Amino acid sequence: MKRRIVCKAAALLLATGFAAGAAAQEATLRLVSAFAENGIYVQRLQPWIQKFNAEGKGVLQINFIGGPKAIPTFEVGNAVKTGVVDMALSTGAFYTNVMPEADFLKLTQVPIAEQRKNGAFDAINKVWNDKANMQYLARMVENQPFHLYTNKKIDKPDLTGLKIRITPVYREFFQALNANVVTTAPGEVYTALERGVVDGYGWPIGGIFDLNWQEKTKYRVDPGFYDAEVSLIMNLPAYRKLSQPQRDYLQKQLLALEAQNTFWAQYTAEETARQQKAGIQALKFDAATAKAFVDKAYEVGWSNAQKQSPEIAARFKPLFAPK
Ligand code: 173
Repeated sequence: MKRRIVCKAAALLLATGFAAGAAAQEATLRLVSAFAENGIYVQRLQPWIQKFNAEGKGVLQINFIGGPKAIPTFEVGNAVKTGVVDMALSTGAFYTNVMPEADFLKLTQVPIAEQRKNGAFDAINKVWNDKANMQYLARMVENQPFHLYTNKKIDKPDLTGLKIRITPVYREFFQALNANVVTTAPGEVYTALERGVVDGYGWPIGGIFDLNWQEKTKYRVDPGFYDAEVSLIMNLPAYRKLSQPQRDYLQKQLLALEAQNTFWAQYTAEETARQQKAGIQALKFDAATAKAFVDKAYEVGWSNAQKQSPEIAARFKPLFAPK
């Protein structure tokens, strides 16, 4: 009788000990977004987080803290670098204050799947590890060229007299076209347009309806240029602290996220049609001018990269170039 009680107690202890051990193995990562919560990028991330948490019970969880109201857009990079948060959805242009190389990712002309194979992804991670204390986890946006949207008609690639809202993505290119530029977070674009502080703005082909910019937009200049990079990044010590099963689980889900990037080509078509319906007129150059416009964007982009970080630009350039 006595012995049985002891056994039961031992079993109970073992069971609770095991449960405590299992609980200790589950980690929760705090994630913020540099983009608005109601925008397309976070909209697409939310179901992924839900699935991540449903399948990751006992292993790894993600706690979505919020968008720019939680941490302002241009401060997200430093929050990841210093470990204030574990993970973020951002674009490199928003954390050039951490390192100028962050913005080089707009210059990739090969899909992320190929970047993982040709060494680009590893080359990126070496820089992100060494210079930003970050792990570059996954790119969730591809095939989203940037465009210039304006309220003044132009018939050639000359922005003299125009004041354009930018981020580092567009700065050197628009300046090379003689624009006056003003940097703002996406959250300030609507007001800047409304008050006439700017005549236009840079943004990818998709997403202008998310913050109602179509109300204040007359023209879109075609063609687009570069490729919008929106990625998950992670504090490096937090990444290194993960157990092997946690890291494997994270990797599986990151690859699943990237596998959904076929969405973006279709989204481009939908958003282009939606803009037309909303009365936004496409301003198109002739074929030769259009080609020169895009060539110039890349020339200016790479030449600026070489100025800012010659060695890393030289390392990235062949890996980012189309085959
Ligand atoms: O805010 C921006 O225009 C910008 O830099 C950006 C980058 C990637 C996706 C969307 C916007």
